[in-house]
Amino acid sequence: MRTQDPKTIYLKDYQEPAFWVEHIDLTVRIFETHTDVESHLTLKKNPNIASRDLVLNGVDQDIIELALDGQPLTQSDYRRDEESLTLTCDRDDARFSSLTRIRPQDNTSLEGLYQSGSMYCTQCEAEGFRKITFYPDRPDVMATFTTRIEADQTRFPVLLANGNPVDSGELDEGRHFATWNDPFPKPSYLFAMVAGNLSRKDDTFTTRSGREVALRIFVEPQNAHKVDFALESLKKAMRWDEDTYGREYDLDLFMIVASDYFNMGAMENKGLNIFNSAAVLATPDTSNDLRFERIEAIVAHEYFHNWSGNRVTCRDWFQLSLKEGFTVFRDSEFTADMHDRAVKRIHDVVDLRAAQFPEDNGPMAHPVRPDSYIEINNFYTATVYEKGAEVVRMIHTLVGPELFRKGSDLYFERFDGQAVTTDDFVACMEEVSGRDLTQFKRWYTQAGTPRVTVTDHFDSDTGEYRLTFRQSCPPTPGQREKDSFVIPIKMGLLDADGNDLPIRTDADYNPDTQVLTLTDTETRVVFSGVNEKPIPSLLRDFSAPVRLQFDYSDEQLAFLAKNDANGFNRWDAVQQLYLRAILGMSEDERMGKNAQVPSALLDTVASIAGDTELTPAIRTAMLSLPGYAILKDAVDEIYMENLVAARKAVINAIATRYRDIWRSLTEGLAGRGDYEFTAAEAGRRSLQGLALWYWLKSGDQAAFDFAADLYHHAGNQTDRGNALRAVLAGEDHALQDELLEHFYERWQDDTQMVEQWLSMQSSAPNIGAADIENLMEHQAFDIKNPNKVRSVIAGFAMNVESFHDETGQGYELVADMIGRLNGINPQIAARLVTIFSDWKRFEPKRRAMMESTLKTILATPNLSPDVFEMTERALK
Ligand code: 0A1
Ligand code: ZN
Repeated sequence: MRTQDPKTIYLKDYQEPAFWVEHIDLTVRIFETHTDVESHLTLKKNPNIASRDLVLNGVDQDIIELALDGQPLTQSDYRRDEESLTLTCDRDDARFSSLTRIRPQDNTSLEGLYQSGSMYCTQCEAEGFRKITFYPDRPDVMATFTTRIEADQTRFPVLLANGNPVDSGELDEGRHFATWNDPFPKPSYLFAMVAGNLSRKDDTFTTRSGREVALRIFVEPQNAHKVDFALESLKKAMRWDEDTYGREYDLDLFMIVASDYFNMGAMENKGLNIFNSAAVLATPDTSNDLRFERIEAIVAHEYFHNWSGNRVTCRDWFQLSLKEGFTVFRDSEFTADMHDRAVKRIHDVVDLRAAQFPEDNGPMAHPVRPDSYIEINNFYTATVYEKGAEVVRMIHTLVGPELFRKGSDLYFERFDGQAVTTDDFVACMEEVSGRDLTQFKRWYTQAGTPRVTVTDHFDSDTGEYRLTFRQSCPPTPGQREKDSFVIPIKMGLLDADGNDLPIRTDADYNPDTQVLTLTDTETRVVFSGVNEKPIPSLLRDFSAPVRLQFDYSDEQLAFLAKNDANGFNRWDAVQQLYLRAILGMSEDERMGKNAQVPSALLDTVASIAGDTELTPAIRTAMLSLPGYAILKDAVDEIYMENLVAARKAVINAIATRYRDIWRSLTEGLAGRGDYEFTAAEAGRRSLQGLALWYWLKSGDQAAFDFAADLYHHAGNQTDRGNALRAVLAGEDHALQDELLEHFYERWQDDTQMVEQWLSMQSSAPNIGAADIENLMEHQAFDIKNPNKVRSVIAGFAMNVESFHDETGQGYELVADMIGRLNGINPQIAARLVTIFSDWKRFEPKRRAMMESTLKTILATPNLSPDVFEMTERALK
């Protein structure tokens, strides 16, 4: 592991490699104590580059033999450092061969080839292939792959790699082999192989051109009953990509493998997606509705990458959002089409505000297309993914759906088989639409969340209503000044009855889409023919990732919440009411004033709860308070105690005042018949879960009885989890331990259930650092398993009341964990550092404790570049 000043990589330094790889022939021989990798690269000189340096990345490998065109190489023939090997190659067409030894069973980083439970699998994005063999491990090098795997037949009966199976057979000493060929040139980050004792479920999909594709999901035998939902999701995604983007699958075989040890959600390796078990395995009895929706979305996301990422890939890692932003946009539209569009938009915006806005508002802020990095794994962020998707969504909004489709067709056609940039993507959209997106591209290069402040003026004599929009963007690391953004504002004007007025204006407003486009720092928009002062409904459907501010009264917000034609904005109006109330009360608390829950808020809650014209799913969203991530992000200085007290007071007021409503909703929303994962049914369950949660918060013993009954008789994990979570959120009660013990007894052999058991505890109120330490001593915990670490530690860190405990014990605990994980799994350790990144925004006491915690982390011996980069950035 490196310690001193890890190297910074800059976008401006990008250069093509001196040699391309046309084909790689790989043989992986798995043995008990080690694995030998033999590789032959067919190289071709890149005529654009004068240098004759062949640079091959390689880490954690023992070299047994190297050869160039069959001539063995000795140490004097090449230069080697910890990361790479460089040699001079005089010929334009050459063959580089290597035989190296690796130890997957000791690889806890979960990058490269590693052991996951009883199987071996790979994770190569971003730079894991260099842990398998020497190779120009960069995404612009695209080669065809042939992979032969040899292993013990009993331990590893299933041997998989990308592409199509071309050969297999037996070898001596109980071993066997399988050879796979992937005819589509791809970067090394999309390489994958798997060896294991796996059970398999088959299906088929007929593409719209009539080709039959074999679909296979491989899992460890105990999970064989958990794959049906993912298979169905896959087929829906394949059909949707044909219908919506005209994209067909290309190979004859598509495989998914589930792995218990995985750093992220899943990986789009060509023809062989590897999934975190938690992101693919599901049954109604073990997965709740949210999990079902997440699995459907991730299966789709990885599948969609086959075009947006694999057939057309990234030139370099600065372009990561080219594939991720676009693919998140695609999967989000898929979910919207499969379920409820407004609800999906609300969920996405909650996530964006809870994760990406704070990221953009602190030391980790970076552009969607970053300019530099030390460790690329640290840039798989909410900004690159979620804000990147918002940027693609804005292009969709600006050019409209038809031209967007034309642009994506052009993009896929023109760049098929190439590694390209976000500029190339935008250029296609410009070409088909005739629209100049030069200024728009600032969304890719400037970090920070723009603020849009809006004021209005009504002149009853002239019948003119005027809105003035002012945009600004706060400084972010390395970027003091920002140029103005192109901001699409979808909007309407409401009359006194709550109807949309017809809009007449000379401004850049598109009546078909209701979109007003801002380009300047200040824009005045005059609406004519207005007889009464309207209420503006702004940023409908969250048409741009900005913080919009308009000085509404509580009554106006309540009016919008009731009447806005736009479902998203109805929800957002209520959220503003909640936010305002909580922040106001928190401030009152801090000043020692008596904090009151505003009556406009309480009235609105009652009217939403009883509004049966709203779907249960929308009602759930409208009755859910903003979480602490959003509250913290909304204040200048964070006083945790006051925020907690204020949020609790609002919850208690809602819970106790409307106890009867919550009771009757809970009882009235009871399920009938078998579990079905549909938008309507999931909505019903979510509203029942929330009503029960409020009912329990009111302290009614009848609610505890109802919850215990629901828990014990639930035929699905959504109801069971809702019951348990509600009980855990209630006052201290004997039922809490009783149900937790029952849950573990019943489900201890089911990994996904144990993960939920851990997270429900780590996120329960009143859990302290000492309880978390106990949980980490439990046999169910495994520090080498990222899902377990996330369940316990990430769950705890989100549990702000406990994590920010005034003793600082929560900070110490997480810092200690980062120290331990640094040597085991640097990627996961580095992610945990982000928990501290808003330290400067806290009041002096916590600020000091968090700062000193970060300094302690930075002083860890043998700090990995991953943790080093994140800690150093956090401290800036
Ligand atoms: N490309 C995957 C996510 C992914 C990224 C990095 C990984 O290891 C460092 C693993 C997976 C996706 O977007 O789904
Ligand atoms: Zn992705």
